[in-house]
Amino acid sequence: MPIHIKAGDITKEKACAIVNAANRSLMGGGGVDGAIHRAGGPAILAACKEVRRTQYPDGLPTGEAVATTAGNLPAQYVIHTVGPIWGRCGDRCDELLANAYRNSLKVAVELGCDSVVFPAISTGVYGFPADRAAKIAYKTVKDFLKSHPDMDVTFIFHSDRSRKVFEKATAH
Ligand code: AR6
Repeated sequence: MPIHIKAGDITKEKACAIVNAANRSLMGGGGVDGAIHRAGGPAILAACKEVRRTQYPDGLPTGEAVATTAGNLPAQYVIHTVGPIWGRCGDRCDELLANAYRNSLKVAVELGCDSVVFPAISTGVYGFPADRAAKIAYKTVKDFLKSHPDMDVTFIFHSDRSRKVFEKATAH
C-alpha cells in the first residue's frame, strides 16, 4: 500500500492534490494555509470565494473537504479541509479529524487523482495532540486505501521532529 512519510514543504509537492488545513472561512490564515495561499497566488483565494458563494455561504463545516485550483503550485488541485479545534470539539475530536482525512480522500477520488499529500491537520494552531492525530490520520488513510489501492498518499511534516512523532505513534 503506497503510504509515504516525509519532512518538507507541502507547497513544493508535485502530487495531483495537496490538502490544506484550512479554517471554516476558507479565506486563508497562518500555518500551512498561509503558505499554500502565498505560494499558489490569488487564484486560490478567488476560487475559495466562489466556493463560499456557491456551495458554503456559512463556511466549510469541520471535517468536510472541497477542491480548488492550485494556482501557481506544482500540484493540480488544493483540497481544503477543516480539522477540529482541540478543546472545542468535545467528544467528537477524533471522529472529526478522521472525517477531514476521509472526506479529502473522497474529493481526490472524485477529481480522478491518484496522488494526495496531507499535512498534519489540526496539529498546529488548532492544538490537536500530534501523536493522537498521527494514529487517527494513519488509520483513516490505511482503511480508505483498502478500497482504493491505486491511490498514493504522502504525509508531509514541516520538521524532522514532527515526522518522527508520527513515525513513533504509528510504529514505523
Ligand atoms: N508544509 C507542510 N506542513 C506545514 C507547512 C508547510 N509549508 N506549514 C506548516 N505546516 P496549521 P491547523 C505544518 O497550524 O492546526 C491556519 O491559520 C505545521 O507545522 O497550519 O489545522 C488556518 O487558517 C503543523 O504541523 O493547521 C486555520 O485557521 C501542520 O502543518 C488554522 O491555522 C498544521 O498546522 C488551522 O490549524
